Amino acid sequence: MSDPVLFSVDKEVAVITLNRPDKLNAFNRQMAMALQSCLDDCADKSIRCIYITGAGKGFSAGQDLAEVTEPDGPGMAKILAEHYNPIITRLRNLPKPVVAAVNGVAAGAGANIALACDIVVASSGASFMQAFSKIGLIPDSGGTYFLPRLVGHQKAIALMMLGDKISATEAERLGMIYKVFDEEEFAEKSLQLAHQLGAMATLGLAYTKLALNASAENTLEQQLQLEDELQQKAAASNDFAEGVQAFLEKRAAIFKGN
Ligand code: T3D
Repeated sequence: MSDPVLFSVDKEVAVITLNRPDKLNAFNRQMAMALQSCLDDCADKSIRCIYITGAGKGFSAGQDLAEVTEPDGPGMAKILAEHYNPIITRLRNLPKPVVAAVNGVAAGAGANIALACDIVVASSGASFMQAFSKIGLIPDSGGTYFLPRLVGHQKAIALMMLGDKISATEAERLGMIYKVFDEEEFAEKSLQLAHQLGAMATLGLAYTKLALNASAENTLEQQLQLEDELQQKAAASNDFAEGVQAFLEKRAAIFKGN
């Protein structure tokens, strides 16, 4: 049996590929645990950006529905607590950018795992579906947190109640995702974006992520205070010194991520 998640390192970028293509990369327990383990490996300092995509024609169809009915399966009680929630918290807490490269359909938990990533790009042939309502469930994997913040309450509740499948272009128009690339150049362009992020000032990007994650809950006063603290840390980094030096010398900066 092939690995449910493939992991490789391409220079400073960790490439994570969800790999159950016959099931549109639907998540079973083995795949959820493997993804958690790969994300843990991304703590390594040499990794400065994480790129997550799917093998075959889908990104992920969410929970493997066959597993839910298996008598020896993990059972509903464990699925969120042990599979999805630890994935979402890892994605949000990793102090480096995470790119979701949505190559095809992203449904259910598959859609919401993508939305939990920092930058979501999609192939022109991809689609997004809050499939939960179609089977009598509620949206999970952080969907009820992220989607209304991205597209507003009205669009979020309609998408979640109706379970409509929307195109990548529509998702971009709604502000759900950052950008759509044509199918033919998707793999190259999306990976290029990850390499661009991986060559940037990693600490600065990590503090940017931290500040934006906190802004959903903070008051303006708290946010100003947080920006002050984080900016002082960013200003103490070698990459800031290099950024300023490079600007003054009219050359491209060479950031090392520290
Ligand atoms: O405890 C809990 O379960 C809580 C956790 C919930 C998290 C969730 O994610 S709940 C939502 C689960 N996902 C879904 O309900 C989506 C189900 N899939 C679909 O609606 C459709 O497959 C898609 C719209 C995503 C794609 O449609 P299409 O026509 O492109 O592909 P297809 O023919 O339906 O699927 C291709 C194969 O993948 C097919 O297998 P086969 O017949 O060729 O052997 C299909 O059965 C399989 N597949 C697709 N999605 C799943 C799946 N197998 C298991 N689980 C799936 N989710």
